[in-house]
Amino acid sequence: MSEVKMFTDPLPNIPWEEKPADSVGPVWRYSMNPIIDRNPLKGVARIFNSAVVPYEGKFVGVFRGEQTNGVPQLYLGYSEDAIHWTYEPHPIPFVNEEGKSYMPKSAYDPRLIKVEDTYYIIWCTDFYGAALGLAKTTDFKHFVRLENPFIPFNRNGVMFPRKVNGNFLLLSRPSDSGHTPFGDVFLSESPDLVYWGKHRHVMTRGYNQWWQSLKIGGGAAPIETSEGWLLFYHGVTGTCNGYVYSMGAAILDKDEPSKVKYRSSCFILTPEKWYEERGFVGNVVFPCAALTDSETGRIAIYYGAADSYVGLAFTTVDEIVTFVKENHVENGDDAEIGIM
Ligand code: BMA
Repeated sequence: MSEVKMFTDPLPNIPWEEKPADSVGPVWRYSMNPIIDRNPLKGVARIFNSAVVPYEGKFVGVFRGEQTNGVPQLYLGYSEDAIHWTYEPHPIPFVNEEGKSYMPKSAYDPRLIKVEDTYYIIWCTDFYGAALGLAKTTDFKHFVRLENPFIPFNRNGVMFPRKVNGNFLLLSRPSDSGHTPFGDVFLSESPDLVYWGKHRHVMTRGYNQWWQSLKIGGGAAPIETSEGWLLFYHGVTGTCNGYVYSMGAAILDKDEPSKVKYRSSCFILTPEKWYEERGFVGNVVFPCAALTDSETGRIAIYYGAADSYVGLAFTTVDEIVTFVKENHVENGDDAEIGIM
């Protein structure tokens, strides 16, 4: 039993490996990484930056599939163990609320979040520029695409797994039309998933911490714990040889999640393995999902590696919360409610 409680369901079949003795840091990689290799299905060269949820005793994933024509689309996959996957051969067939086909021109970096009885997919879409796309399903057979939440330019939309103060919550990273040489994380609320407002600043890129000094973006859906909302996110730095994407962690206030309670000044995972350092875009670890087992405190994190593979990493809620608290430093106005 963990000391820090996760207010999530038990997941006895969560993928898991114990921490190896030589592990540094609070997060350790699965020894058989990457779990998804290149050319995973016909017409798809690479799968990475993808999301997974438990479903009917097994697992379902929404995968970023980089097609051989260079256009990313979202693919559905199924697994018994959340490690080995089989995929639908074609991109997810989205329809609008009238039932007519409503396919994104391109779709990438999906997050998959269950709120009440509905699963929401939120991804980066092409809406006259990079913006957030949103769809829902209850059965993973019918996928209804909703209104795009925001105007361009925006990426890294991450919904909370329950309403807070009666509203849906969405983290996002507003940006410019380029590859975002800036970027903080904001929070928006909606009563109906159509109208979004009450925008608040959540976290600033860490200007005192070089690994996340350029831009940051939400990763996995926040995990509700007795310490607040545990958020895994990515932080980016610019080197003379290009961007480097690392993984960070923060804990947001339970009732006012635009306030950061604790945020680790150190990364929790950074590109070190061949599949993270080398690929279509090298030096990228990009978390998009996490599975949790409330009984044991185990957490399994799914991350894209080098825009080429999917990696799996593990921690426990006690270990990561302790690490975040021990390495917390005040960061700009993170602790404030975030409106001016
Ligand atoms: C970001 C996103 C991610 C990608 C990363 C590194 O802007 O487009 O999909 O993993 O760049 O290339």
